[in-house]
Amino acid sequence: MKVAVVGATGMVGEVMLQMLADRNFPVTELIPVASEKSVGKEITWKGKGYTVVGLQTAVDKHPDIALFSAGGQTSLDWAPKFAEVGTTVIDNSSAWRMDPTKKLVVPEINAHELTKADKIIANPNCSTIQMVMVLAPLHKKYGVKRVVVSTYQSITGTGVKAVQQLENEYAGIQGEMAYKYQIHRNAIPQCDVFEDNGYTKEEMKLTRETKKIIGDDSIHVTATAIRIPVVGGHSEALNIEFHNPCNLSEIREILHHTPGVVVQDNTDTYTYPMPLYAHGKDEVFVGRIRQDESQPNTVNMWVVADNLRKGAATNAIQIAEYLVAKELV
Ligand code: 2RA
Repeated sequence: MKVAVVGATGMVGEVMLQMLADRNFPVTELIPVASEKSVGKEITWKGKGYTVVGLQTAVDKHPDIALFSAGGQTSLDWAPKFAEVGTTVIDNSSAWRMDPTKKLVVPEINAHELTKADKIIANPNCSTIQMVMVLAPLHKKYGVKRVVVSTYQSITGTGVKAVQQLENEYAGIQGEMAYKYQIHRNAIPQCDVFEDNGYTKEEMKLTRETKKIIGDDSIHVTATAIRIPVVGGHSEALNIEFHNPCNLSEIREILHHTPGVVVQDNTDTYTYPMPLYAHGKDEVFVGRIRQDESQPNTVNMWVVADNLRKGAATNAIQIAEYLVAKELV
């Protein structure tokens, strides 16, 4: 497979390259792609040197697959150009996610919807991926009616500038700000910009994308997304109301048998998910599973995942693996 990685020098792009190698994806030719300012940079992949190229050069090479993580405008401008030469694009930006003609895919949930005709495939938002990995199997069993989710999001979701801001603040250095406020010793109740309804784009992604991935517009989601000074992954407190009665041991059993989900749930041994331990892993970790004593058919749980891995790069490459396995590329 001739594979282009668009945004190869960014945080997600670098994890994409790592995962292509770690998962032994059948790459016959790698094409690292970045913006003009990074063209000519040398990168090493699987012990071999590669020179970063520009977008048009990459299109002209007619890759089989292009993994994008280069921002929404680049995806809007260039994904169609790759598709026109026969490339299948898997895009990690929000550009195509809610386009009714494009598939929004978490392989464990809805990869079966993919066909050869899908030339631009959207990778969901990181905080959505980890939530639907848990919601989807429970929705099948009990019918999800409403989700109240609070997220505690890693600064790596913002990118290198945010990591640098935290490091500067640790060192007492005043540097470039990724956020409006100090993030060290703080929690900022804003991820992305505000919409007219008072929610942020990040919060509305959890609402909108969940319905599309699970394929049920009746699922209600209300979210509050918070940025915290953590690097290992995103954490989420879920309050899930079902249409039907549920029981905790059955829920644990269902999640235990869900591919890509690991249950870490034992208060006697202080066993529960944390970003410190999810960092660098591909699974979605769930714990603190307990009945909501304030209302029937409702449970609380805590979900943690590495937002750069399953939340972005790994999910995108799992989509590519599915396409190859089903000979859709
Ligand atoms: C964030 N999910 O965490 C968004 C984009 N990666 O900022």
